[in-house]
Amino acid sequence: RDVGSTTDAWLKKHSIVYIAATRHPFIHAIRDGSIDPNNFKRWLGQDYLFVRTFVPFASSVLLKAWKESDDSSDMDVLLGGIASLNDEISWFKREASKWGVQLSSIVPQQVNQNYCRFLESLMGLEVEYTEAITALWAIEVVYQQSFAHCLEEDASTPADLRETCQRWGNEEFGRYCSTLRMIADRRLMKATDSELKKAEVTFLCILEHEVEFWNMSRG
Ligand code: HMH
Repeated sequence: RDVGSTTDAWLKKHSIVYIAATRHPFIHAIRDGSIDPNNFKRWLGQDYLFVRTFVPFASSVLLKAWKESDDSSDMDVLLGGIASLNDEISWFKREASKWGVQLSSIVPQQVNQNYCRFLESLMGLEVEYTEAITALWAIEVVYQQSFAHCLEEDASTPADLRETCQRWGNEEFGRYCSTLRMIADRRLMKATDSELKKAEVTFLCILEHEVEFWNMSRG
């Protein structure tokens, strides 16, 4: 662990699944404008439910930072993230009404339930901060990388999907993800071999759940 960061090594080692999660056919379809609006609406409704579980998960990471972190600024970073989730929930409600999606009647699909159950397992008090912050980073960076790809100069993302891509593809969110990654790397550097292994497995599980989530959204 003397050369480069842990997350750097993992991204190289697991590049196939990382690319599967961040360059999924669902994202390509947004980027080239071929997306079926029904698939987008399905994603919107399911992701709203996911975010409703993601909020308590992010709060559990904040709690662990307060208890376990060696750097008090971690808490400020995490609180900022939670504050933007408040906006995100409001955005989902507005966006859903724009697309005629009735959020109150959305039923979570099996894939979504599995992912939410996994998040719930990470909220446990026995899960260490290092593992939890690694998971938080992985969850956020997949969306940041995916949606930033749809905003590149050569992308043909339709105008009515640009705002969605902006939510996760904007530069400020990119900086937030970089900060989460630095915190994770700082903790991973000091972790025991067993903590390191656990965090790597969790990182991979997140990527796999993300791929499944896109698969589900594509119908
Ligand atoms: C499935 N992964 C999923 N939904 C999200 N909103 C994010 C990641 C990023 O917050």
